[in-house]
Amino acid sequence: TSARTSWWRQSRFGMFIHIGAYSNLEGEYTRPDGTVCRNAEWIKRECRIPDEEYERQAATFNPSAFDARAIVRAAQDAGQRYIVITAKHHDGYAMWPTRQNTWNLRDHSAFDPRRDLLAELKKAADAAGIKLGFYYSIWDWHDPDFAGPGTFPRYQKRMYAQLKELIDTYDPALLWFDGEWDTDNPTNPWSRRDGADLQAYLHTLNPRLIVNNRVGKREVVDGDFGTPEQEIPAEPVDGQLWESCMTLNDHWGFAKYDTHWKSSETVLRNLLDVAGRGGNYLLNVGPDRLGRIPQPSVDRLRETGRWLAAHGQG
Ligand code: FUL
Repeated sequence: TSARTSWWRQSRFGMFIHIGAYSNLEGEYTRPDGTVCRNAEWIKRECRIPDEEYERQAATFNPSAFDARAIVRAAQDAGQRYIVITAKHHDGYAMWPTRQNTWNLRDHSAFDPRRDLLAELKKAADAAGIKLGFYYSIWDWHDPDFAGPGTFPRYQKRMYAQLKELIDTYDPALLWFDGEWDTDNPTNPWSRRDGADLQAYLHTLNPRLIVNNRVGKREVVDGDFGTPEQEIPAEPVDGQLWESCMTLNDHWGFAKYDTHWKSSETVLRNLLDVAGRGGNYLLNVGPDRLGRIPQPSVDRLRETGRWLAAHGQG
């Protein structure tokens, strides 16, 4: 374990990227009656957007300005050593050309079908010596078999196949699972056992993969590391590696109305606080509908990196 996780433990600082079909709405949904509902990556569910309508808007999603090299450079400038990008969030939309369904960036968008956003990021990350990981939501609002009576095994098969695709095609260093919790939908059937089985399967594909604890039920025995969210734990859990994930404003996905940016002083204080207590800091950016990291985020990353470099920490 310790040799396997050593690059990750030494990294300390990573970039989280939330991008998906929701990014296309940029955080705002105008209902048929003209009222506006605001959210970000949860907009489909929180604003109760009907399936057909969410699919219709996703068909126009075109993150044409996604610039993998610029993103990797922004991470590097900040002193970040790894990147974790949403391959699939709760809305089930795959950011790579999965063969398991057509609910993905190649088959259901206005994006250039010759481009592959994850491949571009992988290439740029490799060139810069930055590790790449994927966020993958177990919870899936789109796949009808996820919550259908008795159909979960069918969903699970597709999920395994998607994860195999990701590993075979892009060779991620890390998988960051999410959506394993008991939701208000009591049919979320994910169990500790399912998590352990999945983790064992993933390690047959790549024994060096690092996996977070949301693969199971966030117990110390699940996955490789704990995942406190939007907080820095006062007392890290005994014997468990951990990573605090936080976002730069108040949303993970792009929300055009959210200008509540953390100052670079706050970011730096958080990073030093987390790193000083043996944790990692995974700091999120949410690209807009064209795939661009918002300028205020870029500025903060640069200022943080400048301080680290000036103090010999870069
Ligand atoms: C949460 C998700 O529900 C949020 O949308 C976000 O992805 C965060 C990192 O994890 O559990």
